[in-house]
Amino acid sequence: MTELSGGPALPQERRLVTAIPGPKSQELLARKGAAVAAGVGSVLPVFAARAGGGVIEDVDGNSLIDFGSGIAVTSVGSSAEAVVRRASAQLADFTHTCFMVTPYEGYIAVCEELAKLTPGDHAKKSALFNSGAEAVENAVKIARAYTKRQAVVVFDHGYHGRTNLTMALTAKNMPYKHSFGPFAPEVYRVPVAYPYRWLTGAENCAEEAAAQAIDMISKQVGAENVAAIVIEPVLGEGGFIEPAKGFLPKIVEFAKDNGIVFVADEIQSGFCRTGQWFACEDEGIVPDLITTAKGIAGGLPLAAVTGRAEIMDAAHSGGLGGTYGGNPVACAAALGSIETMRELDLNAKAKRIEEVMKGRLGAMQEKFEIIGDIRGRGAMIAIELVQPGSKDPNPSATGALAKACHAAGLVVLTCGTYGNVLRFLPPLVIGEDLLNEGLDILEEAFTQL
Ligand code: PLZ
Repeated sequence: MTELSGGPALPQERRLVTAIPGPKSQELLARKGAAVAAGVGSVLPVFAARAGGGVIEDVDGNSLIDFGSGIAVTSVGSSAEAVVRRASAQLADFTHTCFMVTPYEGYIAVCEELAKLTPGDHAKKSALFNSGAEAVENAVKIARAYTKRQAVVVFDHGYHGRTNLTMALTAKNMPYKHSFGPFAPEVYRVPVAYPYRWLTGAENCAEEAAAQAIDMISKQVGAENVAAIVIEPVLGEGGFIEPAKGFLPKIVEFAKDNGIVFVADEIQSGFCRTGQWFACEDEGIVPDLITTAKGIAGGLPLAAVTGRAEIMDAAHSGGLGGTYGGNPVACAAALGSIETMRELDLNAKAKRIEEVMKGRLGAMQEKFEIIGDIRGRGAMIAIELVQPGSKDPNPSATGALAKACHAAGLVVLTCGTYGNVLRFLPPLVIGEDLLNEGLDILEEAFTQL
């Protein structure tokens, strides 16, 4: 049992009292089918009643171990004390005035924190938005205004959102883009250093992928036409791909030499997720702009673009904004989330989660041939599943394992261009007993398969 920010009333235990999903969830699922658009899916149709720490309690009284954090959002747990306290107080004071009409302090305090926490000691400014996709769109707007150029370069396996521009930036057709075109123009995709699948071997990956990417940009687009290069320092939806060491610094150097704005999309990897405030710190990278969302506000919708003051100031007054951007309740929650990360040293917690997970997963790989690769950092860990004796993707085993985990009360997610990656994103405050119990369930699921 742990009380770490999970909300005192919620026991930190797995508890199954019905089948998964239970009867009340089934009822709600039927209502969902009738009232919610079919395009909006749910990974696991268990309806939440309460959540906190490392568990999600459903409407039937089951308590599930959470290895998903609502897709890397609730790093501090789903009911962190400081988030609830600060957001509730703000809610009682006022819900909204619109920062573009009559501003408020919380917005500025979040921007000040972002300036402190993001890499680099240059002068920084921020603008706040509601969702990750909106942050990425605005990063592109700002980079275009600053450079007076149009082209945007993105990478194989990249994911940046579901709006029109961010669909164009996203690599994978199904389910994100299929039937939703036409997409925004002036977007160019180049190779990324994916060590496990690099044809000439992982040891050549960084060098060759960077050379190919730079050659394509230079020859097909023209470096002088490129406003921004946008990349996730650890690629999330694409399969938790850590670009081979040396790749990112080469791309950053190329951007710098050619006056291109380098944008790190840390929407999934940021805010202690990988055991550092931001994943790009791992190779000492200082992005020109950084996009954040998800973990920033403990579950409330908030996103940001942060970067070099002179770039951030390039957009004309009134050129950036939105009715709800930097909503005061979300800002209060962000300050509570950041406070929790500092106070509980969640970077250290993430590193410990990596140690436990990689130890256990490594032992499983010895036993189960279909585990092709174990990768990721901190509490952003994944296994890539393949056909026995090859590297051919194994999406059916991936789906079956996820299903078995769900039935046993463990929330896990899949990802990857080939749908063959199981990813683990526990809240950073999860207790070690729950972490190990979750891994026991996974191991049992492999044994059963
Ligand atoms: N950039 C790196 O990971 C969101 C998407 C889930 P929004 N990832 C989860 C889904 O299927 O919609 C994400 C991301 C990176 C941008 C985004 C987009 O963030 O807040 O979902 O718009």
